[in-house]
Amino acid sequence: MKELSLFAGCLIPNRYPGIEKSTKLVLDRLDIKWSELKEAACCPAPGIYRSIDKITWLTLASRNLALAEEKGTDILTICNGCFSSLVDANNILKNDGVLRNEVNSHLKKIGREYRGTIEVRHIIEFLYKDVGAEKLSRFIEKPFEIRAAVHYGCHLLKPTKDRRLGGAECPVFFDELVEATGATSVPYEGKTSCCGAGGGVRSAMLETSLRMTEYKLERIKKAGVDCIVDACPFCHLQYDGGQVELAKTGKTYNIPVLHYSQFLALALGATPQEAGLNLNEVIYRGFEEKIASIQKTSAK
Ligand code: 9S8
Ligand code: 9S8
Ligand code: COM
Repeated sequence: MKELSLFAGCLIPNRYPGIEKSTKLVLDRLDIKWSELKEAACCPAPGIYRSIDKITWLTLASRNLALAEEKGTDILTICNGCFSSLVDANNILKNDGVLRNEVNSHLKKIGREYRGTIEVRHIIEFLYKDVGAEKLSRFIEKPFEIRAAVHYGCHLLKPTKDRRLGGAECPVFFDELVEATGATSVPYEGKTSCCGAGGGVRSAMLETSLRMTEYKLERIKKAGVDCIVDACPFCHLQYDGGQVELAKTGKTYNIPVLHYSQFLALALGATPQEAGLNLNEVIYRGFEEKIASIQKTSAK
């Protein structure tokens, strides 16, 4: 396996840096070799660029891919959008010589070339396939007794023909990683449907997007969980910031939202502060107390 370059994307460094910090903490703790992808730019966001101009999308993505190729590393993404954009662009460019030549004619102007020599990974599929839930569970000292609603997010599952992670309708891989900590992944209705953020819906039609989020939050609340666990900063923003927006219309949920990197960091003993939970919009004291009490019993 090649070393990994961490591709943080735009949203995490700017809005939820606690996710980036937790990811680094987790990778170090699991002894996974990684380094920063310096000079990286927006992936670019698939729901926007890919839908509008395929060559612009591929060219911008190929520049990021070329940066990792120059270092001889694979890319590790921690966002479903970044994963979707980079893994799909990489597959298209590896298999289509005409598009590859076109993209390379643009990259040449900035002294770069796309060769097709690396792979793009998402932290969830990487941990599932290359580390494995069973090995991961050996790092956990005491069961992390939390009831979690897992949200996969669209781009991690679809298009099914490319993702091949065990089906888009009833996936289990992410749940297995959550349960590897000793937590319970609680089933809920509408689990694989969209959070409401992607494809520019949040930016262009906030009300529509919040209606989709409300649909999800109602069902998650009914399932009775301690938190939501996601794998994407767009979903994260939609559930976390979305709860603040929905509260203005009289709908309160108070469900803490955690990226899997933060969830795993806590299960490995990081404090809520170290996992950046204080940087969320929804800060839920009861949850922090619960984490503290779990960690206290595991310290003895
Ligand atoms: S980069 Fe720019 S907007 Fe974003 S976070 Fe994930 S998708 Fe890729
Ligand atoms: S779900 Fe539907 S399009 Fe997506 S991946 Fe992240 S944001 Fe939430
Ligand atoms: C969502 C990414 S994860 S995008 O909004 O569809 O580009």
